[in-house]
Amino acid sequence: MIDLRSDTVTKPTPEMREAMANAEVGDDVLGDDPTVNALEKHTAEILGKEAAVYMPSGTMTNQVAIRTHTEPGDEIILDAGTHTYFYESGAPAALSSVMCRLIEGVRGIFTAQDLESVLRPRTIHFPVTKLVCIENTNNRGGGSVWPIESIEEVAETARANNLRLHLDGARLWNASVASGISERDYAKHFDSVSVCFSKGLGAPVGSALAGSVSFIERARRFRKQFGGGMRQAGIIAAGALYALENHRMRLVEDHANARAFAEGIKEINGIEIDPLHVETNIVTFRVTSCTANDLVQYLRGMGLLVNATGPNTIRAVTHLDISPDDIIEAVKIISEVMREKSGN
Ligand code: TLP
Repeated sequence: MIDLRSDTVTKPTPEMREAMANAEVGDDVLGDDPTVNALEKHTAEILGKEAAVYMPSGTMTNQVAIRTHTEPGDEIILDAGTHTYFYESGAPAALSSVMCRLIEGVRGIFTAQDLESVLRPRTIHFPVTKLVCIENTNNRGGGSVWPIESIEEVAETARANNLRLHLDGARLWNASVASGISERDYAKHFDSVSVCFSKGLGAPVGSALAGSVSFIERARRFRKQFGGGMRQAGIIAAGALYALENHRMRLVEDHANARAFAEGIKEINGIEIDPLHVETNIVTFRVTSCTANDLVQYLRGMGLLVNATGPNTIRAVTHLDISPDDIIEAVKIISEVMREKSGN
């Protein structure tokens, strides 16, 4: 099977497993796990933040961030396709009791004007708006990279209106490698930043939330409340630390594989894709001759796994366990299936 469903499917490499097997551990809820502490310190340094806290998932880092920034009844502003709103099981409502005000951006990216257009007067009739969330790279936007100028403008408007900013940087590593802008230069515009180790970087478990010392102190309380306090978590943190130290730069390979895949499928009848939209490791394409679900099932039967993201859209994601040869094979499979479907 060639598995392009997500960059979350990677298995730890032998070197990573060795680092995990040899990890020094302690009780992290008591602050005693040296490997978790090292991972948090290193992550905070890379992001140019005072502190960071390790958690089991990207969903938890995003939701703890929202809870830490808000009080029940507050409002947060985000693009309609952002993971935090779209794919996190209604958690902003369930866990933080906040309202979501949505912006329809372009491939997940919105402007300062878009933000201004949803701002409310501060009167008793309205919820108190507290937070703006940005996702970079943007998953449902097809791995799109936020232009740094757009981030600067949105951040400036947010600050002028006394709003805080959270970055879902699950794939910030990919954004950095694609744009040449450091993670720290992106992160400086945000009060909090969430990053994942278990996507492009290939670690088995975990994400971190970074911010000021006081923000992270408060976030630790909500991590515990949400059930995310872990004990000898150094075992998994060692995999994350290994990934952070060794797998960031290799993301260029995933991006090249994604581009090659897009170029390979663009001429196939029944497929619509703009390869110029492939900026990182996510490839989103449209199917015109059958439903996305149908194609996903046919491809599965031929040994290729991809995900339907809408009635006619499919997502394929490149990662650590995908080689250039896998891409050639994947293109061949799609080409064969589509030829059979169109009967020529
Ligand atoms: N995304 C997953 C699915 O949930 C869609 C994937 O396969 O891409 N932020 C972003 C931008 C994400 O893409 C994801 C996971 C998360 C947060 C949540 O991470 P986890 O799965 O660790 O909770």
